[in-house]
Amino acid sequence: MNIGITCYPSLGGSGVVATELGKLLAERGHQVHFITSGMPFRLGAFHPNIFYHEVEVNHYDVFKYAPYDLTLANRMAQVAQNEKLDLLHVHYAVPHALCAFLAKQMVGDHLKIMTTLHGTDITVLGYDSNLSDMIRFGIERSDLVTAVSKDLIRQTNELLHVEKEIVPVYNFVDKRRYYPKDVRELKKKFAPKGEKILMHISNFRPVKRVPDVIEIFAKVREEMPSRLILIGEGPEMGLVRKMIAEKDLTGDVCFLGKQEDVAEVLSLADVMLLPSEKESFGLVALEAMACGVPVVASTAGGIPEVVLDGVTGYLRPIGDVEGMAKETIRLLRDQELYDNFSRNSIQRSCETFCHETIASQYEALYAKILG
Ligand code: GMT
Repeated sequence: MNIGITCYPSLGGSGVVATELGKLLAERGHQVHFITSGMPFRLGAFHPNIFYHEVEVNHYDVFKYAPYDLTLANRMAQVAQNEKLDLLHVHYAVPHALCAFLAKQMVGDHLKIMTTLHGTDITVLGYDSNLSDMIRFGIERSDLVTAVSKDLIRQTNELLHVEKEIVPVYNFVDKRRYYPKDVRELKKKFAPKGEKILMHISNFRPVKRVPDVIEIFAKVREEMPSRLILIGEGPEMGLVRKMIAEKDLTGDVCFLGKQEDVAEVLSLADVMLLPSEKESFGLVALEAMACGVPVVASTAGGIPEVVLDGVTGYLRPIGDVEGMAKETIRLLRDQELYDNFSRNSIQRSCETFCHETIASQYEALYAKILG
């Protein structure tokens, strides 16, 4: 098949999933055309089946805002015609589903549209009455819509009352790259006295509740020698640094900033913390599990579909830092329990979220809309 993929190319779960899926489809013999405003950051090495079509957004004095949406729709139509695309698979509803619809109007009905909902396109933007009708329209005009968890489908139906059936297709992890690595040497640098390592990776937006991560870590550190590794950056970084200084934790917290390849560092962690307020799936939890790292998280959104409470980690209500700290300590004190959780995590990530299985699911859905 000839597949156009559009996503936000910068750091973020939806871009990561779109890029990794494109790479897998290319490996499986499809021609994949990324139509994006920048090179997707995880695209990596050259592949003969992968092509990149930049969406150049020019700034004109006559416009107060640069017309990304229209430029993208125009580029989608151009690429669809020139490269004889069978379908456009757009990730993140706003504005990508609408742009794809416009492109389809320009080139004809033979161009099919698949839209994948990722989370905040519904759980944040869906609450904005300036956008909600438009999001519903984009969903209903797509030939097929998928969402990354059952909870996201529930929320979409509740919030937007869409008529269209939405198919769940979970995110995946490539087990050829995400597996427990031998990090004994590296661990000596981050935890020289054998301290336990807690880790958090996110875009440091308020929905991630990074201050809860700090609270949890402070409580764990009172009970056992431990260190915290923070990866990523974002709007709450200043607040987080302030909290760390106020709680006198500076010496035990390490900031690694944005990392392009987290597969290399995940194995350093003993526990991954994800206390989010909203999380349609929690890709980082899955990536940690694939590396044998149990996850302590909130019960937000789709997290319970990924992390099984009492099996691959522990889940507590949003904001229950006391509970999350208690469970982290329990896990870190009991080696047998820990080893079980670690094994269960690897097994679950390889079975339920295997890259091959999920790529096949998408292929079957493409075939369905192409008749
Ligand atoms: O995690 C984020 O806030 C970024 C966001 C995005 O749009 O890239 O992630 C969303 O999509 C990911 C991939 O499907 C999911 O794993 C995240 O759970 C989801 N984030 C939220 O729902 C807040």
